[in-house]
Amino acid sequence: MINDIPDSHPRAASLRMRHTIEKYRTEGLVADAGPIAHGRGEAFDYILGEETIKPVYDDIIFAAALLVLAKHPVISINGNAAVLVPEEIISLSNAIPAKMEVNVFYGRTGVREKKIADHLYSSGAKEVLGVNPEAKIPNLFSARGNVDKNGIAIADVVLVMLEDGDRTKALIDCGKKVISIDLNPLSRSAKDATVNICDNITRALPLLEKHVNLLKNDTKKCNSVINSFSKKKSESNIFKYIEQRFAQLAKECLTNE
Ligand code: PTJ
Repeated sequence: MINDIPDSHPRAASLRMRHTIEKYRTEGLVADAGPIAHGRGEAFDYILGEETIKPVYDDIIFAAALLVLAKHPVISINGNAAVLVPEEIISLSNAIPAKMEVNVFYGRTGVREKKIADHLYSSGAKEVLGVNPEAKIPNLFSARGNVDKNGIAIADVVLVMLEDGDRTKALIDCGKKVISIDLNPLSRSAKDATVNICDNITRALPLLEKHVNLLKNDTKKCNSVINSFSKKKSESNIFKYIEQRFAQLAKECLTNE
Protein backbone atom coordinates (compact mmCIF):
# COMPACT_ATOMS: atom_id res chain seq x y z
CA MET A 1 0.00 0.00 0.00
CA ILE A 2 1.12 3.57 -0.69
CA ASN A 3 1.02 4.38 3.08
CA ASP A 4 3.65 1.69 3.68
CA ILE A 5 6.24 3.78 1.78
CA PRO A 6 8.07 6.22 4.12
CA ASP A 7 9.23 9.50 2.51
CA SER A 8 12.72 8.72 3.81
CA HIS A 9 12.95 5.43 1.86
CA PRO A 10 15.82 5.74 -0.67
CA ARG A 11 13.53 4.39 -3.42
CA ALA A 12 10.35 6.25 -2.35
CA ALA A 13 9.68 7.86 -5.76
CA SER A 14 10.28 4.59 -7.59
CA LEU A 15 8.06 2.65 -5.14
CA ARG A 16 5.26 5.20 -5.59
CA MET A 17 5.47 4.79 -9.35
CA ARG A 18 5.27 1.02 -8.88
CA HIS A 19 2.24 1.55 -6.68
CA THR A 20 0.55 3.55 -9.48
CA ILE A 21 1.09 0.64 -11.89
CA GLU A 22 -0.28 -1.84 -9.30
CA LYS A 23 -3.32 0.30 -8.49
CA TYR A 24 -4.37 0.77 -12.11
CA ARG A 25 -3.76 -2.89 -12.88
CA THR A 26 -6.43 -3.80 -10.34
CA GLU A 27 -8.71 -1.22 -11.98
CA GLY A 28 -8.15 -2.73 -15.42
CA LEU A 29 -6.27 0.15 -17.10
CA VAL A 30 -2.86 -1.50 -16.90
CA ALA A 31 -2.46 -4.98 -18.42
CA ASP A 32 -1.62 -7.92 -16.13
CA ALA A 33 1.83 -7.91 -17.76
CA GLY A 34 2.19 -4.15 -17.15
CA PRO A 35 4.12 -4.53 -13.85
CA ILE A 36 6.60 -6.85 -15.58
CA ALA A 37 7.10 -4.30 -18.37
CA HIS A 38 7.65 -1.64 -15.70
CA GLY A 39 10.23 -3.80 -13.91
CA ARG A 40 12.13 -4.30 -17.15
CA GLY A 41 12.30 -0.53 -17.49
CA GLU A 42 13.44 -0.02 -13.88
CA ALA A 43 16.31 -2.45 -14.39
CA PHE A 44 17.59 -0.54 -17.42
CA ASP A 45 17.13 2.77 -15.62
CA TYR A 46 19.53 1.55 -12.90
CA ILE A 47 22.08 0.70 -15.58
CA LEU A 48 21.83 4.25 -16.96
CA GLY A 49 22.13 5.80 -13.48
CA GLU A 50 18.47 6.94 -13.39
CA GLU A 51 19.20 10.12 -15.33
CA THR A 52 18.91 11.32 -18.91
CA ILE A 53 22.25 10.31 -20.32
CA LYS A 54 24.21 12.74 -22.51
CA PRO A 55 23.80 11.05 -25.92
CA VAL A 56 20.01 10.91 -25.53
CA TYR A 57 19.70 14.70 -25.84
CA ASP A 58 20.55 14.54 -29.57
CA ASP A 59 17.88 11.85 -30.03
CA ILE A 60 15.31 13.98 -28.23
CA ILE A 61 16.13 16.99 -30.43
CA PHE A 62 15.82 14.86 -33.56
CA ALA A 63 12.49 13.43 -32.35
CA ALA A 64 11.24 16.94 -31.58
CA ALA A 65 12.17 18.09 -35.11
CA LEU A 66 10.28 15.13 -36.62
CA LEU A 67 7.19 15.95 -34.54
CA VAL A 68 7.32 19.65 -35.40
CA LEU A 69 7.55 19.01 -39.17
CA ALA A 70 5.01 16.16 -39.18
CA LYS A 71 1.69 16.69 -41.01
CA HIS A 72 -0.20 14.09 -38.92
CA PRO A 73 1.74 13.33 -35.74
CA VAL A 74 0.09 10.86 -33.36
CA ILE A 75 1.02 9.89 -29.79
CA SER A 76 0.17 6.24 -29.21
CA ILE A 77 -0.74 5.44 -25.60
CA ASN A 78 -0.82 2.08 -23.81
CA GLY A 79 -1.91 1.26 -20.28
CA ASN A 80 1.43 1.85 -18.54
CA ALA A 81 2.09 5.19 -20.26
CA ALA A 82 -1.46 6.46 -19.60
CA VAL A 83 -1.24 5.95 -15.84
CA LEU A 84 2.41 6.98 -15.34
CA VAL A 85 2.44 10.25 -17.30
CA PRO A 86 -1.08 11.36 -18.34
CA GLU A 87 -0.49 15.10 -17.86
CA GLU A 88 2.90 14.99 -19.60
CA ILE A 89 1.38 13.22 -22.63
CA ILE A 90 -1.47 15.73 -22.88
CA SER A 91 0.88 18.67 -22.50
CA LEU A 92 3.17 17.32 -25.25
CA SER A 93 0.21 16.69 -27.55
CA ASN A 94 -0.92 20.32 -27.08
CA ALA A 95 2.59 21.67 -27.71
CA ILE A 96 3.14 19.83 -31.01
CA PRO A 97 0.03 19.71 -31.63
CA ALA A 98 -0.52 15.95 -32.08
CA LYS A 99 -3.45 13.59 -31.76
CA MET A 100 -3.55 11.05 -28.94
CA GLU A 101 -4.64 7.48 -29.63
CA VAL A 102 -5.09 4.60 -27.21
CA ASN A 103 -3.41 1.48 -28.59
CA VAL A 104 -3.11 -1.58 -26.38
CA PHE A 105 -1.87 -5.12 -26.83
CA TYR A 106 -3.90 -6.96 -24.18
CA GLY A 107 -7.64 -7.23 -23.56
CA ARG A 108 -8.82 -5.14 -26.48
CA THR A 109 -12.56 -5.44 -25.98
CA GLY A 110 -13.38 -1.74 -25.97
CA VAL A 111 -13.76 -1.64 -22.18
CA ARG A 112 -10.07 -1.27 -21.37
CA GLU A 113 -9.47 1.33 -24.10
CA LYS A 114 -12.44 3.35 -22.80
CA LYS A 115 -11.08 3.25 -19.23
CA ILE A 116 -7.71 4.51 -20.49
CA ALA A 117 -9.35 7.22 -22.61
CA ASP A 118 -11.53 8.30 -19.65
CA HIS A 119 -8.41 8.51 -17.48
CA LEU A 120 -6.86 10.84 -20.06
CA TYR A 121 -10.08 12.91 -20.30
CA SER A 122 -10.14 13.27 -16.53
CA SER A 123 -6.49 14.42 -16.70
CA GLY A 124 -7.45 17.18 -19.16
CA ALA A 125 -7.47 15.63 -22.65
CA LYS A 126 -9.95 17.09 -25.16
CA GLU A 127 -9.90 14.28 -27.73
CA VAL A 128 -8.64 10.71 -27.46
CA LEU A 129 -8.79 8.37 -30.46
CA GLY A 130 -8.54 4.58 -30.56
CA VAL A 131 -11.60 3.51 -28.59
CA ASN A 132 -13.44 2.39 -31.76
CA PRO A 133 -10.65 1.60 -34.20
CA GLU A 134 -11.92 0.90 -37.72
CA ALA A 135 -8.64 0.69 -39.67
CA LYS A 136 -5.88 -1.97 -39.75
CA ILE A 137 -2.11 -1.80 -40.01
CA PRO A 138 -1.11 -4.35 -42.67
CA ASN A 139 0.88 -7.40 -41.53
CA LEU A 140 0.33 -6.75 -37.83
CA PHE A 141 -1.69 -9.57 -36.32
CA SER A 142 -2.03 -8.48 -32.67
CA ALA A 143 -4.66 -6.05 -31.39
CA ARG A 144 -2.07 -3.29 -31.86
CA GLY A 145 -2.92 -3.53 -35.57
CA ASN A 146 -6.38 -2.00 -34.94
CA VAL A 147 -6.07 1.73 -35.39
CA ASP A 148 -8.20 4.84 -35.73
CA LYS A 149 -8.86 5.93 -39.30
CA ASN A 150 -8.21 9.56 -38.29
CA GLY A 151 -5.19 8.75 -36.16
CA ILE A 152 -2.40 6.21 -36.58
CA ALA A 153 -3.89 5.04 -39.92
CA ILE A 154 -3.05 8.39 -41.56
CA ALA A 155 -0.12 9.42 -39.32
CA ASP A 156 3.24 10.26 -40.83
CA VAL A 157 5.03 10.29 -37.44
CA VAL A 158 3.99 8.06 -34.53
CA LEU A 159 5.37 8.28 -30.98
CA VAL A 160 5.25 4.84 -29.30
CA MET A 161 6.12 4.28 -25.66
CA LEU A 162 6.86 1.26 -23.51
CA GLU A 163 6.43 -1.62 -25.89
CA ASP A 164 8.78 -4.24 -27.16
CA GLY A 165 7.28 -5.84 -30.22
CA ASP A 166 6.57 -5.95 -33.93
CA ARG A 167 4.38 -2.86 -34.34
CA THR A 168 7.21 -0.40 -34.91
CA LYS A 169 8.49 -2.40 -37.88
CA ALA A 170 4.95 -2.71 -39.29
CA LEU A 171 4.48 1.07 -39.02
CA ILE A 172 7.88 1.71 -40.64
CA ASP A 173 6.94 -0.72 -43.44
CA CYS A 174 3.86 1.48 -44.07
CA GLY A 175 6.18 4.45 -44.67
CA LYS A 176 5.66 6.11 -41.28
CA LYS A 177 8.40 7.48 -39.06
CA VAL A 178 8.41 6.05 -35.55
CA ILE A 179 9.83 7.60 -32.38
CA SER A 180 10.06 5.08 -29.56
CA ILE A 181 10.70 5.77 -25.90
CA ASP A 182 12.27 2.69 -24.35
CA LEU A 183 14.91 2.34 -21.65
CA ASN A 184 16.03 -0.92 -23.23
CA PRO A 185 18.14 0.00 -26.28
CA LEU A 186 17.94 -3.64 -27.40
CA SER A 187 14.15 -3.89 -27.48
CA ARG A 188 12.57 -4.68 -30.87
CA SER A 189 10.81 -1.33 -30.92
CA ALA A 190 14.00 0.57 -30.05
CA LYS A 191 15.96 -1.24 -32.78
CA ASP A 192 13.31 -0.79 -35.50
CA ALA A 193 12.34 2.82 -34.72
CA THR A 194 13.48 5.83 -36.75
CA VAL A 195 14.86 7.00 -33.41
CA ASN A 196 14.73 5.55 -29.92
CA ILE A 197 14.79 7.80 -26.87
CA CYS A 198 16.60 5.63 -24.33
CA ASP A 199 15.22 7.32 -21.25
CA ASN A 200 12.47 6.97 -18.67
CA ILE A 201 9.18 8.40 -20.01
CA THR A 202 8.88 10.44 -16.82
CA ARG A 203 12.04 12.38 -17.82
CA ALA A 204 11.82 12.06 -21.62
CA LEU A 205 8.36 13.57 -22.21
CA PRO A 206 9.01 16.96 -20.53
CA LEU A 207 12.36 17.20 -22.36
CA LEU A 208 10.70 16.35 -25.66
CA GLU A 209 8.10 19.03 -25.06
CA LYS A 210 10.81 21.57 -24.21
CA HIS A 211 12.58 20.90 -27.53
CA VAL A 212 9.32 20.91 -29.50
CA ASN A 213 8.71 24.41 -28.15
CA LEU A 214 12.27 25.48 -28.99
CA LEU A 215 12.04 24.18 -32.58
CA LYS A 216 8.41 25.02 -33.26
CA ASN A 217 8.90 28.10 -35.45
CA ASP A 218 12.23 27.10 -36.95
CA THR A 219 11.71 24.87 -39.99
CA LYS A 220 15.27 25.50 -41.19
CA LYS A 221 16.74 24.25 -37.88
CA CYS A 222 14.38 21.24 -37.90
CA ASN A 223 15.55 20.27 -41.40
CA SER A 224 19.18 20.68 -40.45
CA VAL A 225 18.71 18.51 -37.31
CA ILE A 226 16.91 15.84 -39.37
CA ASN A 227 19.50 15.82 -42.16
CA SER A 228 22.43 15.39 -39.80
CA PHE A 229 20.92 12.50 -37.79
CA SER A 230 22.19 8.93 -38.03
CA LYS A 231 20.28 6.11 -36.31
CA LYS A 232 23.34 3.86 -36.33
CA LYS A 233 25.45 6.54 -34.70
CA SER A 234 22.73 7.22 -32.14
CA GLU A 235 22.55 3.52 -31.16
CA SER A 236 26.31 3.23 -31.04
CA ASN A 237 26.55 6.29 -28.75
CA ILE A 238 24.16 4.69 -26.25
CA PHE A 239 26.12 1.42 -26.13
CA LYS A 240 29.41 3.33 -25.82
CA TYR A 241 27.98 5.35 -22.92
CA ILE A 242 26.90 2.17 -21.11
CA GLU A 243 30.31 0.59 -21.72
CA GLN A 244 32.10 3.67 -20.31
CA ARG A 245 29.73 3.84 -17.33
CA PHE A 246 30.47 0.23 -16.40
CA ALA A 247 34.21 0.80 -16.87
CA GLN A 248 34.01 3.80 -14.52
CA LEU A 249 31.98 1.83 -11.94
CA ALA A 250 34.52 -1.00 -12.08
CA LYS A 251 37.36 1.48 -11.55
CA GLU A 252 35.56 3.08 -8.58
CA CYS A 253 35.16 -0.35 -6.93
CA LEU A 254 38.95 -0.77 -6.93
CA THR A 255 39.81 2.78 -5.84
CA ASN A 256 37.37 2.51 -2.91
CA GLU A 257 38.81 -0.81 -1.78
O1 PTJ B 1 -1.70 -3.88 -23.27
P1 PTJ B 1 -0.75 -2.69 -23.24
O2 PTJ B 1 -0.54 -2.15 -24.61
O3 PTJ B 1 -1.19 -1.65 -22.24
O4 PTJ B 1 0.73 -3.06 -22.82
C1 PTJ B 1 1.18 -4.05 -22.24
C2 PTJ B 1 2.74 -4.04 -22.07
C3 PTJ B 1 3.25 -2.80 -21.35
C4 PTJ B 1 2.98 -5.26 -21.22
C5 PTJ B 1 3.37 -4.14 -23.48
O5 PTJ B 1 3.12 -2.99 -24.18
C6 PTJ B 1 4.82 -4.41 -23.66
O6 PTJ B 1 5.20 -4.39 -24.77
O7 PTJ B 1 5.66 -4.60 -22.62
P2 PTJ B 1 7.17 -5.12 -22.78
O8 PTJ B 1 7.29 -6.09 -23.90
O9 PTJ B 1 7.62 -5.58 -21.45
O10 PTJ B 1 7.98 -3.82 -23.20
C7 PTJ B 1 8.03 -2.69 -22.40
C8 PTJ B 1 9.32 -1.93 -22.74
O11 PTJ B 1 9.23 -0.64 -22.15
C9 PTJ B 1 10.58 -2.59 -22.18
O12 PTJ B 1 11.57 -2.64 -23.20
C10 PTJ B 1 11.04 -1.69 -21.03
O13 PTJ B 1 12.44 -1.56 -20.93
C11 PTJ B 1 10.43 -0.35 -21.42
N1 PTJ B 1 10.01 0.49 -20.28
C12 PTJ B 1 9.31 0.10 -19.18
N2 PTJ B 1 9.07 1.13 -18.38
C13 PTJ B 1 9.63 2.21 -18.95
C14 PTJ B 1 10.25 1.80 -20.19
N3 PTJ B 1 10.86 2.67 -21.00
C15 PTJ B 1 10.89 3.97 -20.63
N4 PTJ B 1 10.32 4.44 -19.49
C16 PTJ B 1 9.70 3.60 -18.62
N5 PTJ B 1 9.16 4.08 -17.49
